[in-house]
Amino acid sequence: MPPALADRIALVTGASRGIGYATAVALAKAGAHIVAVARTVGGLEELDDAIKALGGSATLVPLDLKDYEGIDRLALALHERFGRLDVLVGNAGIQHRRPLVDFATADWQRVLDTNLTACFVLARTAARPMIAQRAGRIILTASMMGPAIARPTVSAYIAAKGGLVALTKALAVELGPHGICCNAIAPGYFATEMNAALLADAEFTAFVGKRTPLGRWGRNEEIGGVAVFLASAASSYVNGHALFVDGGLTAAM
Ligand code: GCO
Repeated sequence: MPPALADRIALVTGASRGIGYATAVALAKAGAHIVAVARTVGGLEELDDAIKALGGSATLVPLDLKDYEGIDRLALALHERFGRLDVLVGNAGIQHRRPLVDFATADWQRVLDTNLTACFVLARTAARPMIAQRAGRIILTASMMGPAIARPTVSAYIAAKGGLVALTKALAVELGPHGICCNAIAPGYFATEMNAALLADAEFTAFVGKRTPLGRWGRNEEIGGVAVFLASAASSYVNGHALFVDGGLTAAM
């Protein structure tokens, strides 16, 4: 039985660390060739080593996702090299924590540009080859923050991630007729670098343990299997869904 993603080309953004890194490793383990995107190639070398150690392969692409023309150029280069694109994981994202009244417009714009607009541009770019091949998977890393819950000081992140779930639905209905499934992964609290400040806060960490039925933070590798599912034939009738990976947090009162 060939691996679930044998011969597939999967583009993963924000692949140098955290959820993106774990997703890229999981998709590589499932047989995909990974096109790993991060701001610098240096940040991708550890991932490249990890994928090679699995017997997999990766193409490392340094790209600032605010370079929207650069995203279009990347798609052309991928098409010339591989002739296809099977999976897009729009994962890259940033966080900015400030009370609303102190939240600068420039910081709001930066979070929205990186977390939401870049995913729109990536999806529009990936849709072209996927429409041509009448198959594809678009997976956006959203969050429980936005579609389900909110908390103070992260207004831009919440708005962007809520927008990602709405964008996922828009993509699902527009690309579904072309055989393309578009879904979101909505993580709960994961022990990522983005959350280092929260993990260092004993009170907040205790709060997450109490608020989450599984009693702990998520581990980055616990996202990988979900991404493989949404990227593979196993999810061939899942479209427009936001899959919460939160230990039950949003199920609890
Ligand atoms: C925060 C955190 C959260 C979570 C994220 C999980 O400051 O509350 O960054 O936003 O990490 O929502 O998806």
